[in-house]
Amino acid sequence: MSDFDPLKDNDGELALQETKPQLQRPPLYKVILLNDDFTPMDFVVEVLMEFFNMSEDKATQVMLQVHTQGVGVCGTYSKDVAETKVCMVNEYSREHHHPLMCSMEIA
Ligand code: TYC
Repeated sequence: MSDFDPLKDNDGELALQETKPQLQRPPLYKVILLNDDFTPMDFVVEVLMEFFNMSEDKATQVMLQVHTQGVGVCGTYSKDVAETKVCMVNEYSREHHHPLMCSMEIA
C-alpha cells in the first residue's frame, strides 16, 4: 500500500494550506442630487451647505452642475451615513414643499 497521504506534505509534517484573509472594506455610497424645474437654486445651495458641510462657493458649483447636467454628487459615505443624509434631505425638502430629490448609489 502507498504511504502517500494528501493531508501531509509527505515528509512526515502536516501540510498547512494558506488561506487569504477574508476581510473586505465595506462598500461606499455616493449621495446624489437630481435636477428638477421647481426647486429654487438658493434652496439647493442651502441644503448642500447644511447637510454636506460645503462652503457657499462649493455648494453653488455643485448646484450648477446638477442644474446643467441633471445630477451631481454631494459626497461619498458609508451605507448608514448615506441613507441618513438621503432621508434628512428629502424630509427637509418636503417640509419646505420643494420636489428636490436626493438619492444614493454604490460608489
Ligand atoms: N433647476 C432648478 C431651477 O432652475 C435648480 C435646481 C438645481 C434644482 C439643482 C434641483 O438639484 C437641483 N430652479
